[in-house]
Amino acid sequence: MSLSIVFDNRTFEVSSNAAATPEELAIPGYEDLAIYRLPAGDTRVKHALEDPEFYRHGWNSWSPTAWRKLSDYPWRVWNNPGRSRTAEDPITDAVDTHRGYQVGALSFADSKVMLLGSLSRGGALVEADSRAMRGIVPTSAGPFNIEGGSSAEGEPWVLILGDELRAFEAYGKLLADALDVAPRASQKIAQRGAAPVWSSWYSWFEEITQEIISAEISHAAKAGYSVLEIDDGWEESVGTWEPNADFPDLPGLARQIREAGLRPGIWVSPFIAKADSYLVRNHPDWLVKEPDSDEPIDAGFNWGTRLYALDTTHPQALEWVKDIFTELRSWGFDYFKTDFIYAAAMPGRRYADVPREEAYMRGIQAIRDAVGEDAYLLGSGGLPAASLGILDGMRMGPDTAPYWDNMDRYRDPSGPAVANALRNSLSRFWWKPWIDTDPDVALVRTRGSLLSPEVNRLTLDAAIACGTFGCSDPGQWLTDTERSVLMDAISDAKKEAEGELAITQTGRYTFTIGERVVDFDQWLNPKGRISDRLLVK
Ligand code: 9PG
Repeated sequence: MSLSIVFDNRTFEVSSNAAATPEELAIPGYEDLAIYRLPAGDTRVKHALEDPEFYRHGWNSWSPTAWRKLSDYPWRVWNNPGRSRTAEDPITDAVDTHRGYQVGALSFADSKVMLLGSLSRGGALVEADSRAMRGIVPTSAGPFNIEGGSSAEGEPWVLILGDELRAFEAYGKLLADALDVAPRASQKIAQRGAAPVWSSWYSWFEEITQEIISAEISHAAKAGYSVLEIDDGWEESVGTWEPNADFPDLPGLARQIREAGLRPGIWVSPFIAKADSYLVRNHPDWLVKEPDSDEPIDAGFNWGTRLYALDTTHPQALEWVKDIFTELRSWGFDYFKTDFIYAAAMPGRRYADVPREEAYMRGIQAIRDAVGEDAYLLGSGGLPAASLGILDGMRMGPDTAPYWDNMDRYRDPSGPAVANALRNSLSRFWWKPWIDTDPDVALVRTRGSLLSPEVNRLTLDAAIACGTFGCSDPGQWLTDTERSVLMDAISDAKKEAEGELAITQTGRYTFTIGERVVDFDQWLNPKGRISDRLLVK
């Protein structure tokens, strides 16, 4: 099929290998946009835009997502194979091509864009060069190859021309409609009311003990948090989901949290495992394998070691996942941070030969089945579209850190840093109506931190604007002033959740929060040099 579109006095030539005809859509409330539904298949839109920016949407939570000039190098993880394996998709990632997953866009004059997005749960790639933007549907779940051609039976595309923020808003709506997903605002309060969350990760990291968590409970309750989440460090090993010796009574701890009026939350990474774990030692048959051998695939690198991926199409593996969550739920936990969940969608050979996003969905659905509808499920390292309607929230960027950026880490936009967390999460703000968008924790503390109060304020505002407020600062680390800043921010976050504090995105990285204008752009894209006092690098 082919189609010629004139928009804003510019011509766009659309062609594809599909036989079906495109259809112009009239969506009530979006009459200012030109919207076309394009049939499934490899699709190409020729343009004559002069060095536009490309919107790269990364594969998982941590995958680099941002706008980038086509004349610049692609936005990706450079020179760090371990991180690429964890924070990138082997299929989406390309050294010399601007390529993203699910949706892409090119910018032109007056904040206008041409957006090409897949109306599917995933698998579609969008790439661009100076002449064309292409939508490609890889034929299969791998192996590590997108050259095989297109899927004629796949899901359709949508092409949207018009104002940038409106185009992304419309794409979110069309995607949710196509997938039959309801807006978050219509969900039960038990699920959508999960934040504000205190998380143990960004203060104690793995060095948590039952006493440390226990000592935090009264601070968290007084500060106004709703959830106290025990992050990584409670488990025997990643892949052995039993409490370690530092947590002699985890059910008792969950009870104590509940009695203080907080929801007990816990971190689990059910789809990855380390070599020393119960999973890898006892059930190598439940791991995702290389396409041509029985070797388990390399599922990334963390904790100084390689990771293995769980085959979530294996019935017994799924039962094991359900048992883990059923037990934690029976101990009183009803907020779960499910982490490194991309592993269920890594290319490789599985028990059932299904598309990798389907394997991922079977995995997260098993968790949902085990914990019930009233438990809150946050995804981290996950795939947003494949999680819609199953998970409640999704981390939208890399980990934050008590510093702005780490200049020693050469070109790694997935590395822990406030700058990376903010850029990614705000570039994915448009997901907010459909899945809670978690920009990672805000910081208020100055103890153990290189951040200035000005940058701390940005992290608080991002959390309030995105609607998922988390913080990891222990109560005892805060000064009186910091504690009152935190409590005011928590109160704003709660107002936002109740619809009493209006958030408006006014530009790519600018917002109003109530009456206040918050301009992240001057930090993410500074016109001049920002003082090192403000941004300790
Ligand atoms: C616990 C942490 C915290 C944190 C998560 C996750 O790309 N990477 O290599 C990568 C490694 C670790 C990581 C994120 C990305 O951190 O995001 O909030 O729960 O695990 O270990």
